[in-house]
Amino acid sequence: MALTPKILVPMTMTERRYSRAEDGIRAEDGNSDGNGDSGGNDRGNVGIATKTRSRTKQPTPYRVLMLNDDYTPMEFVVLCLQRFFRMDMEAATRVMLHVHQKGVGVCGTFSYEVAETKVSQVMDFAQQNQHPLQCTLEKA
Ligand code: TYC
Repeated sequence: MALTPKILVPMTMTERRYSRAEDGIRAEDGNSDGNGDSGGNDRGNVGIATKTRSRTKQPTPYRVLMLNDDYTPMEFVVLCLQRFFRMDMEAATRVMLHVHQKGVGVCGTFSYEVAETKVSQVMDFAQQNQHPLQCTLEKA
């Protein structure tokens, strides 16, 4: 037998309503008084109530930005947006023209790791094709 101390918490009917899993509270029915002899006088009103709260933190979002330049062909920018940001031809063309006219545009918002990977993919692809296309990220 493990020497784990058992905490006995009397449960009222009201408390028992919180024993649903989606509330994050579990109540184990205690038909024994915890000493293992089942001879207690708690009449099943004693159990162990454990409350767990799940804290799933959302990652800080980062925007990937595309920058305009005078030399990268429009078709190449559209290809990058389709290939690395999964845009269709229409969305990619709209973003490319926005960048062309305004100087900068948002390709998407991601976790830091994903945003960094996408920036590297665009920059590597541009370099391989001898285009000066620049891509960067910023906290969203
Ligand atoms: N300005 C470029 C041209 O006229 C096109 C271009 C668009 C380049 C978007 C970069 O991020 C960019 N060929």
